[in-house]
Amino acid sequence: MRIVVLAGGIGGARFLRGLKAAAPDADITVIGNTGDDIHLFGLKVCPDLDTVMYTLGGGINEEQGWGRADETFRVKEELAAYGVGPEWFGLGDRDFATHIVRTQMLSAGYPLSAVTEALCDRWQPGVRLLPMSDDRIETHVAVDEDGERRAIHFQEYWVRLRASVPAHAVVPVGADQAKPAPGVLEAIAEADVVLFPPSNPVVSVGTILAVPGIREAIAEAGVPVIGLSPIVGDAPVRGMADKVLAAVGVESTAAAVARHYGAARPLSARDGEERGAGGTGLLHGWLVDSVDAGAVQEVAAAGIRCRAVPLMMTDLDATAAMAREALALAEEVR
Ligand code: GDP
Ligand code: FO1
Ligand code: CA
Repeated sequence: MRIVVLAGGIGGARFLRGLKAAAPDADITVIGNTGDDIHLFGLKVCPDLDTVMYTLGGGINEEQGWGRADETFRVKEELAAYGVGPEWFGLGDRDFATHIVRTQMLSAGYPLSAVTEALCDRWQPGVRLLPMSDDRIETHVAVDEDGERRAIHFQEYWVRLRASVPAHAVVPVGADQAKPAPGVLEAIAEADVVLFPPSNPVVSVGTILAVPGIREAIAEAGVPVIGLSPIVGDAPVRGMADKVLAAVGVESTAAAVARHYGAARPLSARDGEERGAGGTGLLHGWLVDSVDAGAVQEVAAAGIRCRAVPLMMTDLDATAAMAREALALAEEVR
């Protein structure tokens, strides 16, 4: 079975670990978000690609969910001693090596997709990890600071400001001019199922869908598209999804996120009869957490097949069970 997953960082990476356990023989292609990428100290840092690569390759700092295990911060300290910032972003010594290799290859003319493949040669994540695009895309967030509205990099919003001020807009700068990376549209066209893990709907999955051609390819693939809610009990499990959802006018509920993705055209005539007119959105199925069982009816009424199951990725077994539920729902809507 060929599975395509649109992944951000921690939520995407942890889900992928469960998916690999649930479907060990599947051929998994991950389309990774690069809107969080940032240039620091002359280096290109790709937090979400690295989080997926380190998590699946066994190099992740498990407690933190990002960065390397067994990390030290000597380089960061030395940079600070020179007065060279930003100090608010924690790049560790081991992690620095990844960014040096990446930047060196990019400077030599390799596209990000080729560089990511080379980095994955070391980590062997057991999936095909593709950046959504080889073109530069950076998510910016409009905030009010010192009485002025300005756009700052998403990492500055999240890491420096801890999302403590409202986000007025979220813009994937460069996305409108970007092309999907080689292999992305092909993987979607050849997929048997497309999964949206419990990743951030705005700054992870939303950014991937903002690359022209990707949303259309998913809608036209003619295969089940199943999502898992990152919102549990009307709040994100971690992170700032509530803040960036508010910026795009979406409530932080499992049902509102499903409606935001929208109902896809039914795959089978039988479902079409049951549900009436087909949708112009993306989802055939949506999983909400058991605590949100009350949302199932609302999601179903929007034309999206919905189930309430445990959605907390507390350990590998629980996460694999979530992946099995997503694949079972895909078979139901097929
Ligand atoms: P990021 O790039 O590191 O922010 O990671 P993602 O975008 O892939 O995922 C972030 C989302 O994962 C957040 O909105 C969280 O609410 C969600 N998340 C994290 N852990 C869990 C979990 O155990 N269960 C569910 N359902 N969502 C989770
Ligand atoms: N997240 C933080 O909260 N603080 C940091 O200092 C930080 C550094 C960092 C360095 C490399 C990397 O790959 C990820 C890092 N992250 C950090 C996580 C990153 O901001 C998140 O994974 C996201 O992009 C949020 O969606
Ligand atoms: Ca991210």
